Amino acid sequence: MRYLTAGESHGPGLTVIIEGAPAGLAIDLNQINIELKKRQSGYGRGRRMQIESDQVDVRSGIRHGKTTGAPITFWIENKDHTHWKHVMQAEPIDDDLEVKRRVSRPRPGHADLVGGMKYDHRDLRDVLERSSARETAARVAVGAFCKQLLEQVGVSLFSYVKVIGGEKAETRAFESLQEAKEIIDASPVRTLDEVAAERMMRRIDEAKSNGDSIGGIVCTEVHGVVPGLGSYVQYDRKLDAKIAQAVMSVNAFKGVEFGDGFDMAYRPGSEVMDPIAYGDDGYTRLSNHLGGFEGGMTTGMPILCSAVMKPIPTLYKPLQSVDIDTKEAFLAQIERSDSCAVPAASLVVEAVIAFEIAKEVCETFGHDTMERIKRRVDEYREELRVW
Ligand code: EPS
Repeated sequence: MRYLTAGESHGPGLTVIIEGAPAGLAIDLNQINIELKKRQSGYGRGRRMQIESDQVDVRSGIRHGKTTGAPITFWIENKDHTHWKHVMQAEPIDDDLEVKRRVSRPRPGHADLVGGMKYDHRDLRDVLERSSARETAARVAVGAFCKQLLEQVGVSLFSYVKVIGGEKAETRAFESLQEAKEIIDASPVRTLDEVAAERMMRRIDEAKSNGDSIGGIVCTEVHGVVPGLGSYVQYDRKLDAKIAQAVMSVNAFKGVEFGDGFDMAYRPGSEVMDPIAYGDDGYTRLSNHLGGFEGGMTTGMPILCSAVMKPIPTLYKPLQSVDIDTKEAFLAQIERSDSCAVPAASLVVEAVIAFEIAKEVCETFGHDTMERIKRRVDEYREELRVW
């Protein structure tokens, strides 16, 4: 299974093509739209999100509620496009027209400058339109689709915010995954710790009033995974490596860890490895410091993947930059921006992880029909239980 996204931030919309998904998978489009709506919310989002109301329009591959095995096309409209019709039109336009909204001042931390140099775009709008995090709406649609595939084989995911602007959430126990999901959905910053949420929102307010932005750390948990997805035999078959690559591909992400991650640098091996036990459900681990992976393969313990997002680079209080026409120092272009998009980004990270796991499930158990995949997963679980 693979997917491609296309579309600019202020163009007509975003297109996604998912290819290789099994036939016969029941898809609830409303569930995909709910995820898209969640991505748009969260404390700290900017004015653009008041304009958009993201929804998928299915253009191929799903018929009467089920996948056919053909490529699936989703279309998500950019409502803001009506204000940018001429700026973004495909047809040629006069060079001297104001309407082009040409950008010559690269924003530090964005793709603007290097993208311009690489593709010889003297108008940096040609870079920023595609490098914009608007594209993450398409990724969330793919992830929401994959989560429906994963549910069929007993795998479920959720994500939450651990840190925003230095404010750390305490880990807390929850009765069920459903309870955790409800707490997270009810939190404006998508965290499990309501006290820390207040502090996080204060940091966001401060950043906003200072014309600044703040980042944070998000965590995705994946439950119900079978052991043995991925493989140790070749570098490019290790599933934790594929997930790390996918997470790092989300705009503004600068680091990924599994389980205790970077903390392992401070502890001996005896406090980091997870002892093995055997019970009614087969082999298990007595702890999960390694976050569900050994040798690039899932262990069957929950996958715990955390990742850090840098503060959004578009600042109202801009940093120094250089105008690419005059080569003079200027203050970088002020565009509309979010002061914090960490809550939204947690859903994007969850989505890209959902895709990598769904892809691996199909690679391991077959691509053709959902029923066959389900049957094979059940057989495999039973085989491992007594192994
Ligand atoms: C973004 C800048 C803002 C964000 C945008 C990502 O958009 P605009 O330039 O229209 O103000 O709102 O995010 C989204 C549109 C979205 O859907 O998340 C950027 O430069 O990356």
